Amino acid sequence: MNHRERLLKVARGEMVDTIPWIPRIDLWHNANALAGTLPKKYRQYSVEEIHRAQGWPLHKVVPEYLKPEKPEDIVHRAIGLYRLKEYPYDFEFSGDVEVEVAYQDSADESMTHVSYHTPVGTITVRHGITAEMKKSGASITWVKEHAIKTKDDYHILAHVFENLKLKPAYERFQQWKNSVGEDGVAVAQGLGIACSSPMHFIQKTLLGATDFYLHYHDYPKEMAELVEALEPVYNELIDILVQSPADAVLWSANVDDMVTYATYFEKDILPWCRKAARKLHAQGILAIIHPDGENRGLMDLIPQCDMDIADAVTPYPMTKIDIEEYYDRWCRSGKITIQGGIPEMLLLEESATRDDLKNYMDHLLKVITPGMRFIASIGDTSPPNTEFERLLYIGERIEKEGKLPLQAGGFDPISQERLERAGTKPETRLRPRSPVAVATQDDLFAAAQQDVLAGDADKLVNHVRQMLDLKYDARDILNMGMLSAMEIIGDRFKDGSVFIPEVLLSARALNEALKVLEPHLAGKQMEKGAKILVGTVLGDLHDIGKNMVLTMLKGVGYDTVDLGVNVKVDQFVQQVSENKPQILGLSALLTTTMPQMGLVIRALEEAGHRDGLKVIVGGAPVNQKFADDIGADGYAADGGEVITLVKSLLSDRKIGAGLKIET
Ligand code: B12
Repeated sequence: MNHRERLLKVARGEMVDTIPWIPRIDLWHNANALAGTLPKKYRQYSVEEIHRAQGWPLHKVVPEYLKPEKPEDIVHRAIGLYRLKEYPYDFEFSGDVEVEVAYQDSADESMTHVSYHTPVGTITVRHGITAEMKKSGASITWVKEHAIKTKDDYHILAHVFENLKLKPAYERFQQWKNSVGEDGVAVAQGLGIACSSPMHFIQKTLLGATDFYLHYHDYPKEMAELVEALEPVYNELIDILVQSPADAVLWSANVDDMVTYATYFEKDILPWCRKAARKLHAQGILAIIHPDGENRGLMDLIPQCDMDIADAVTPYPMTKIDIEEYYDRWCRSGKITIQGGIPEMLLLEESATRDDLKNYMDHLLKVITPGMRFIASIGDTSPPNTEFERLLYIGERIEKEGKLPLQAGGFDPISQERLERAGTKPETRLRPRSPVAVATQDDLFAAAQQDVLAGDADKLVNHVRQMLDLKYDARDILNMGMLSAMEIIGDRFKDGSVFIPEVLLSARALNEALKVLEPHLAGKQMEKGAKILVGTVLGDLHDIGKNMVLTMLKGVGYDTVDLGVNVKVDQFVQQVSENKPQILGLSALLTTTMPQMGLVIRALEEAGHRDGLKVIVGGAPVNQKFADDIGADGYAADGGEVITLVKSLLSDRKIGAGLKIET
């Protein structure tokens, strides 16, 4: 049986001879090829050559976005359109859409500026790659300026997509499929970077990650117009994919129970996944979803998408769900095949010992019996500093012990110390929403609290005005009516009973009401809110978590400054020197960018800015142990905890703790 046949059988839930093992090494290869640090034996090898030399199947689920035949092929990346070998279709704009392109190169970044002039207006975007991204092996470019900035942009984009023509590009796809041959499954792509539905396309492609949630609430009519324009494009696309020579399609990617929280997922993602899967299945084509994040809140919903493979599944200790639970609920029950299952942190010397990896493999091989519906791979991909020998070790273990049906192996749990270092514990289900715990007898205070909790800015502003007219003390309105409710939102976010949009809306409502309240606070004895700067470190473009942290802190009254993403060490130092904050927050989502946090702390020490400044750190791979190791003053696991952390750091130092007014 060749690799392709075996993979397709496993995806269909059939019993095969052995567990397939496909490490994903694109990022590792990009970074090490650039730095000249590939293993000696493979110095001149491409990714494919290494896979073939090792006897591994080719990992062809995620396209090579940074290896277009011509630069023009990725020029429309910021509106989700690619002309790459992995996309079995092509596109054409209508005659009244004029495209203007300019390239800009500097030592720091290479950016493409594109303008789409239409009879109803112009859309501008900027996308590209930074020097740091290149070094860390990035395989996707970064959208620095998104297509949608104001609500008027929806109509312009609706015009672009209403008139867009898709046409098959089967020959280009077939040629690539031939080059993959029997060594793997050449996976075709849907729209953009696997945007599962028109709404997911707007979220992932056209809007900034945090703006999406606010627009989703504020501009339902405009969004609906664009969704309506995109629906025929999606239907046409499915028809083209169904007739294509593809064996499988990557339909949905980067779903996560925070970013694509359950109620949104169920309404705006799941129905299109099902529709695509049903049509693809009718032609014998498989459908793939890429749930590479936290999946606790999506455990039941992902299998309902009728997809065949869940790619890049990244279990505990990198996320909250153990591989045993994944296998049990998804694979053993016959619902979906997992591709992944080995968290990438186990490949890194700095995050796990070889014993940890051994223990993990013992555990994995024991709990995934009988081993059907499982393709061993890395969740998500091997980082640049992967110890290549660890990939070889995993391969050896699977070769020796992965014959199906699997016999239970020995079990030797991961050491407690390592688990603590990983910083995560398997968690129980979502908890019910905590009740409104603000004690107040006054109807108007209670109403203001409800407005904050509901994120209703208009009502809150009205209630605040009413209270001011009735001569309520502005300090009481702020403390009892508003800040107390924002803290409840923080607790609810922490316990998983509210999601990102609720927090953003509550914080926004509070800030609107503050504008009304502020003139009445002037002159009162007011303890100044501490200043807090937060930025995502160099090489890292993840900003959703950082924005949440800023929102929470601003929401409870601190004076916050957003330093943005991809912030260099010296920029942090400069900002601290200029702004003189009490707290600096550093965010990192990648194991490769975490060390930047230590460098920032060192540089602050050298520049003499460490006294009187507390540095706090956070982000999915960060934990208390890491924070202690690099000399940070605090760590918080989420935007709810960060309020408690900041309060305690500030009370230690006897300096301002938010906007609380002394009465
Ligand atoms: C969405 C996402 C993306 C989006 C980012 C969109 C955006 N604008 O941010 C896109 C698709 C662009 C992306 C790209 C990449 N990603 Co990504 N991504 C994710 C995903 C699925 C969710 C992250 C997220 O936003 N979560 C929701 C927010 C609310 O949670 P959060 O960020 O953890 O933040 C909370 C806490 O951590 C904390 N916090 C955060 N910052 C701070 C700061 C302070 C001071 C404090 C106190 C607390 C704190 O509070 C926040 C609020 O509760 C994660 C999976 C995961 N497990 O995290 C992968 C993940 C982070 N990505 C990963 C990878 C590998 C990449 C890429 C390298 C992929 C590639 N092939 O190129 C690129 C990197 C690009 C770059 N150079 O940065 C890996 C990182 C692995 C690792 N450990 O290194 C992950 C873990 C996926 C995986 N399974 O392996 N990604």
